[in-house]
Amino acid sequence: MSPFSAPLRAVVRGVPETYAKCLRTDREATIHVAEARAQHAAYVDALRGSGITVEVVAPDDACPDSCFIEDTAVVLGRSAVLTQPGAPSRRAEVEAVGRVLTQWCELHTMTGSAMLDGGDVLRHGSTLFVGLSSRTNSDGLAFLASVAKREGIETVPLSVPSGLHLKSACSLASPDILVHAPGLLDEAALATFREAGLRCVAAAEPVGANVLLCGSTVLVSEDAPRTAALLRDNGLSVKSVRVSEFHKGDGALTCLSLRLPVEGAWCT
Ligand code: CIR
Repeated sequence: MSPFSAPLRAVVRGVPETYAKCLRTDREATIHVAEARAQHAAYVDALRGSGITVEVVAPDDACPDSCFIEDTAVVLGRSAVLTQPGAPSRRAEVEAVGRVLTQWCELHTMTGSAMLDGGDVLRHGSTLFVGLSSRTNSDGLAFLASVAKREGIETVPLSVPSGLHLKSACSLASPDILVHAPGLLDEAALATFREAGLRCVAAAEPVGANVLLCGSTVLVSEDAPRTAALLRDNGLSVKSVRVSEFHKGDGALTCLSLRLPVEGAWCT
């Protein structure tokens, strides 16, 4: 298996002026665009602080969700899949992301009935765990699997019974620790992760289930202080990052970037 390493590069997309119009389940909370932009800048600083080169794609006011760039592509080393996001209103986000990724990756564009959000794809070594959710269907999974296979990466489907994406429910806190929100994944999914050699640690807060592993440091939402403490108790180096304005839009840490691995290594 190729070694784990911090991403070489991350692609982020600025927060549009229209961000308050993003898709979201909680219509009550007021979104503050200026604060979201400040949090986004701090997130970029945290990535750079982990030694990652950050590429910033300009915001698009016609696409209120476009800062959640993770959903538009899945990077598989030398190739990348440009997705058809499950929400039709998000499909216009993809083209601009392709224009940036084409510098480094051979692109494969999803078409037809296939739909998939990058938030449903969790990479661990040479495996992609893919959530079948309200945003990702079996045609999307099949398209991704065919490209991944050519890169020597296997694809394992998991059901996402509740919540938005697979990675709303779980993410990698280290190459061998999966943090998950209790009650969001079924036992079969947890058993699959354990069989893959992952230790499953229950997050203390639901938003603690989406963390971003940047090499030897893991970024955790400031709204999940007890999960941060738990991960520190597990020997991890944790950095808390404020992403509360993105939680209001059903997002968290992974969704704000696309990560590109170092040649020959894998990242999440
Ligand atoms: C959406 O509903 O599509 C956005 N408001 C949130 C997407 C979050 N994406 C992610 O966690 N990968």
